[in-house]
Amino acid sequence: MKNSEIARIFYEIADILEIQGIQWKPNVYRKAAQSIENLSEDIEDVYRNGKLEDVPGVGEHIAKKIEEIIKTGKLKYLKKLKKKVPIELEKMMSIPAIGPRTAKLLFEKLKVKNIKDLKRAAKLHKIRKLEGLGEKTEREILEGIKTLEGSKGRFLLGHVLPAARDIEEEIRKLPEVKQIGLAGSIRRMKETVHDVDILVSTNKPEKVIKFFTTMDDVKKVLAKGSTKASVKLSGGLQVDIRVVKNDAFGSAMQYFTGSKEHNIELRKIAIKKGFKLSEYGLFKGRKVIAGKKEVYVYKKLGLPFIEPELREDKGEIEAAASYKLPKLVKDVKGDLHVHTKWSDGSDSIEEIARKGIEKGYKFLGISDHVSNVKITHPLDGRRLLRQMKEIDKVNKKFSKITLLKGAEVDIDKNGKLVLKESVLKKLDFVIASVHSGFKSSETEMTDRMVKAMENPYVNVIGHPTGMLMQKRKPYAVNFERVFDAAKANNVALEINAFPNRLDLNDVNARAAKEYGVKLIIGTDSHSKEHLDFMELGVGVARRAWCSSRDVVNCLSLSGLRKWLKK
Ligand code: DGT
Ligand code: CA
Ligand code: ZN
Repeated sequence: MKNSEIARIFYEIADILEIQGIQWKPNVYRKAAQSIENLSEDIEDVYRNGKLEDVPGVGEHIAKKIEEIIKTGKLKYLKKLKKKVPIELEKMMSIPAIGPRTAKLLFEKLKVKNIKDLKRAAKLHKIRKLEGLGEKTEREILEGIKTLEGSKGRFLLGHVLPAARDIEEEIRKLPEVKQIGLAGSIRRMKETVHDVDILVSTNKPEKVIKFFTTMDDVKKVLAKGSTKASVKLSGGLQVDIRVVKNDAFGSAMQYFTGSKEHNIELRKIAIKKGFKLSEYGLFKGRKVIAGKKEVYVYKKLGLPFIEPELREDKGEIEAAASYKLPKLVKDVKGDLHVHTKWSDGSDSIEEIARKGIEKGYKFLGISDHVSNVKITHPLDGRRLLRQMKEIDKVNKKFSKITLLKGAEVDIDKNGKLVLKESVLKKLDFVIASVHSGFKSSETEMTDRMVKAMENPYVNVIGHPTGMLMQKRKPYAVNFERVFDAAKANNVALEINAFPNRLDLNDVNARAAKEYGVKLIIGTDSHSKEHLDFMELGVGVARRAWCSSRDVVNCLSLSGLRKWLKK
């Protein structure tokens, strides 16, 4: 049982209790869910060590429930609650316009239990007639359903990648396996993936296929042949495996990495040269001229190697043919978007610093929330000054890493920062973010952001479009005006690397880069483990054709300090 699964159960309990109009209890469960979700240790280990009640928000009652879940995989209490409130809450509430209160109203008045009921009610214009909802909500609900349907069957890269790597490593251990690698959209670091593609070379395909189809986590075998198989994992993710001869591993890797569009263009080049390209190799007549290694396939086609992240048929083949491919960013020297216990994060400044050192970072910027909305337990000027002292203290402890003093400050509806200048000027850097009023018109939203960028203390605009994948659409902004202002005021736009954000996305980040705007990759970490999301943001930057010189946190510490001074 994973931490996230237990957290989900408690979130669901909280929502159902809230629907029942029960006071304070929902918050108890929500708090527990949050701290379990952010916990760095495995909850099962914590349980085995008898330390459940040391987890913040977990008391005797909740500890008992955790024990029941770990032991039985289920929770009777939730089952009982669900009988009373038979609504598919999690799905319903993944639509932004629907919270517990609206779900309750829809259930009581219209018997809406699930998305299907919801869609019907909205289409029949029944929702607009309910008190407090109206036409606008009805439209938002329909839009939400559309977004949900559009993302059906796709998983977030950040959620899939660890599981895919685990499987890869398990299979790699088989003595029969010669080479193995992840292919498909996951290798291209696409933000969402439909299924995981694994490629293996071996002389004993049946052994590999057998192992693959009988792994612990397999819930269903969808297809099983002599050289390929397809399974569904218990979490719903589909994984495909293809087994090839070692001599064709390179060409198969090329083929199964895709994208399909990239491959089609590549095949055209092959045909022009009188060759034939397939997963079995690059052929001249019946002779294989490339197959062992992917790079040879490109070479024989007259091209340098093209990084997987670029293989989307978005100009990479032309650029490769004229040797104009960018040297893609590989890694960063630090992270400036990190929350700690001081606001809504779960680890201390010192714990974050240690993890940063482990990652080989030269710097880490602490950027807790400053906001007028209390949900994130934001800092005010006074607490921020205290935090600065704490950062000084921690900095004295470590020589390998330097902590910078920052904040993620809300942009109010007029484009002003909610922190006064006397404090702003004491910070090493400032991230300005929109966290409210998402429905402003394009002009209003753009004005807000431009005004924020004109504030001389602002260095970064956080998650610039506010999009939440599979949940909330980006807010309307005029990118040209935003890019102009970013350039004019030397402000970087963030590539937020949190798995459900990836904002800017690849397309917008590439547009920004081409406009000459600087980017910065920030994880938006709320625990030390989240620092590992950096690779997802780097993936977006690479898909956006960025080199290290486009990315501010590729600078050395002194380079960064210089850049921050403007
Ligand atoms: P996904 O799974 O939707 O996230 O995206 P992909 O790119 O992983 O697509 P998938 O799993 O259907 O196929 C994996 C790769 O196999 C794909 O990127 C290219 C190759 N491939 C699959 N079908 C075709 C095809 O009909 N033509 C060509 N040229 N390549 C294909
Ligand atoms: Ca795939
Ligand atoms: Zn934020």
